[in-house]
Amino acid sequence: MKTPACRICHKEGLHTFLSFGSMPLANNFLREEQLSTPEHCFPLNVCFCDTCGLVQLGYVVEPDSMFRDYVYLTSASGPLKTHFAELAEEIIQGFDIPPGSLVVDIGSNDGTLLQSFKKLGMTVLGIEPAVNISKLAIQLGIETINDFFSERVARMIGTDLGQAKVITATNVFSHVSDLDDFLIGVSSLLANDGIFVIEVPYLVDLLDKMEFDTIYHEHLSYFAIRPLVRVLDEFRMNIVKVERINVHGGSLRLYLQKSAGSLSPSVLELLKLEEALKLDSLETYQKFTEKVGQIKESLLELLQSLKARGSTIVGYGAPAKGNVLLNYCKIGTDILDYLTDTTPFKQGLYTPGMHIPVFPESRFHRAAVDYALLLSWNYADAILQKEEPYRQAGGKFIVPIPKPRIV
Ligand code: JHZ
Repeated sequence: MKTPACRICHKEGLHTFLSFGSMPLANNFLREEQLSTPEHCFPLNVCFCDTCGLVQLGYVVEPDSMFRDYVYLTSASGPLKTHFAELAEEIIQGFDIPPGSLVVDIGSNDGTLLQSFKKLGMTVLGIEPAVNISKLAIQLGIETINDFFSERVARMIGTDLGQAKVITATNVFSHVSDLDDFLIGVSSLLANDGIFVIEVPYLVDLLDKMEFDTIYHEHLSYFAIRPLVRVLDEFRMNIVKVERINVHGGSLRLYLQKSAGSLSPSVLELLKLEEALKLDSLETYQKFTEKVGQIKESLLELLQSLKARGSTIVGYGAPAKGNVLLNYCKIGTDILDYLTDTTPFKQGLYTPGMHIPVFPESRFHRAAVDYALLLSWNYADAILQKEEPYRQAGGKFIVPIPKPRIV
């Protein structure tokens, strides 16, 4: 299959280094009556551009089918609520943002981040493509435009409300196909003295911790700092500071302003790190692919041996990435009785591909389970702490990456 041109430098001839074959969309949970109809599957291949260094998907699914009706709720994960409350405070205090300033959150989901800005006295506006989730955010008191962010939407907001002092885009930049249109929009909406904050999963963490399950159709780009600098610079967005943060398995937080400037020391440090890790070499990615195959083998071996001993096993969490892991490793109801998840929208549904039922946590707490495969591994600390009574009673967690292990 011919890969598209690079999303950033437009070079043709990207190198495909990992192929998961054809997979259903990771958030496309099914109702019981849908189980007998064939699911839509799409190629899931990852490529590397040896010109600008961007790692990206080779096949792009049309965004409407992924994001108009969405099950993921930011508020379903306690640690994320704390994370976003801290982020709002850091931005307001760190950049002296006066009360009443306009804060726009792109991909605002249920408005969790904007609730914190609102509490701090800001005027807030969300932009969220999912119809069901933007409705929910509005019910929760967060003004929300139900659309994808674009230059057109940015100009409309600018005309109605003026320019924004703060724009945030957390876990949305990797999802954007037309980065040029997105950044033109940000640039037109952001006040000259405004601050633009991006949080995006970091390729270095993905490779280092073998987070292969975070590769799915929604995530079009897997960013290192080098391609980020290139694309942001084209739109005169200066990275004032970049930090590594511990969300979603390791992410970057970038603070940007509309000013020209030399590369900040924090950017230079990451560029050096990426060079040392040989992120510019196809071989680095090919080695990663080999290890992905080994994880699949050892995870299946472990689960099958536990099952052969008569153990009960369930999946803990029903994150999008969990569905990549389950589909890739072909883990179905022969191994996992069910998945437990805190998101009301997922409960009562079945996972895409493997058709495992999803239940609320009450089910997990009610009946004895020997092992819980931790699909939401990015919240391992919080979940292990929360489930201390389960562990005290002899229950064990299986953490699948970077190497399957029992804790
Ligand atoms: P979580 C999401 O991916 C979706 P997912 C999206 N595509 C994206 O870009 C990435 O985030 C970054 C549940 N849970 O956050 C809630 C429990 O059940 O890892 C969630 O369904 N019990 C926008 O879906 C899931 O786990 C708990 O105690 O991979 C976690 O999903 C906790 C803490 C969570 O993202």
